[in-house]
Amino acid sequence: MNTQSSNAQLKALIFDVDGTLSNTERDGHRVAFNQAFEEYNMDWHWSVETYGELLAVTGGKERMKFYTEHFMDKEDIPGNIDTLIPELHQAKTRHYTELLSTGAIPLRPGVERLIDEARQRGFRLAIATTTTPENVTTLLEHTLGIDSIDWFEVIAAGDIVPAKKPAPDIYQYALDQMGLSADECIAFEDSENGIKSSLGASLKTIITINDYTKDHDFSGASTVLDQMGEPDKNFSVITGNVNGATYLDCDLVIKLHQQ
Ligand code: XBP
Ligand code: MG
Repeated sequence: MNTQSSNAQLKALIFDVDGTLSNTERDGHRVAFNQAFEEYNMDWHWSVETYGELLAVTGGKERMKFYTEHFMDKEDIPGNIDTLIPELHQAKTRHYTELLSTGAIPLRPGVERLIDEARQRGFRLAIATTTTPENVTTLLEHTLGIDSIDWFEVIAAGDIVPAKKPAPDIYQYALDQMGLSADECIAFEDSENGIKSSLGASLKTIITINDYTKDHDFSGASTVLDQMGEPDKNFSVITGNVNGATYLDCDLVIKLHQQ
C-alpha cells in the first residue's frame, strides 16, 4: 500500500476536519454531547478519558449507540434509544455549532497558512470527514471566514456515504466528485480510523497527531508530525523524511507526495 513513488502530478489536497484542521473533539464535540444529555435530563456524562475511548467509533450517532452497547448495563438503556439517538444528535449539533460560532475553537497551527499557499499555487481543495456537514461549514465560517466554504470544491461529510471512516468510502466519494485519481491527491489526517480510510482509498497521507491520537498506529503514513508548524514554530517529526524542513508547506507536501 503506497510504497511506490508517485509519478502523477499533485493536483488536490483533501483534509479531514476533526483533529486535523482543528482540535474539536475534547472541548467541542464532547462538550456538546454532554450539553445535549443535560438538555434531555439524562445522567450520561462523557469525561475526557471516556470520550477518548468512544473515539474508537466515528460519527456522533454511531458513538452514542456504541456507548449504550459497551458502557451501559442493558437494563439502563432507554427503551426508545433508536428514536432518542437522532434527537440527541440534533441537539448536540445545535450546541456544537453554537460553540463554534463563539470562535472558541481555533484552527491548528499552520492550517490557514498551508490552505492559503495551496490556493495561491492553484491546488484544488476538498474535505472528507465523518462529521455533520453544518459542523464543517460553521467551523470554516468562524475560522477562515464565510467565503472559505467555497474554497473547497467538495465537502464530503457525515451521512453522505453510509459507511463512515475507517471505510474508504468518504475519500472515494471526494475523489469521484473531483474526477481525480488517488495518485493525483494527498490526504491530511490525525487518527487511525482516518488513515485507514485514506489509505483504503489509496491516498498518500500526512498525519498530524493530537493528544487523543498520539498512540495510534500510523503505518503507511507519508510522514507523522506533531503539527503542521509555522515558520517560527517548528514541527516535530515522529516518522518520515522531511528533508530538513521545519514546517509543512506546499513544497514539502509535493515532496512527500512524490516519495
Ligand atoms: C471525527 C468524528 C466525528 C465527530 C462527531 O470525524 O468522529 O464523528 O466526533 O461528529 P473526522 P458528528 O475526524 O473524520 O472529521 O456528531 O457530527 O457525527
Ligand atoms: Mg479526524
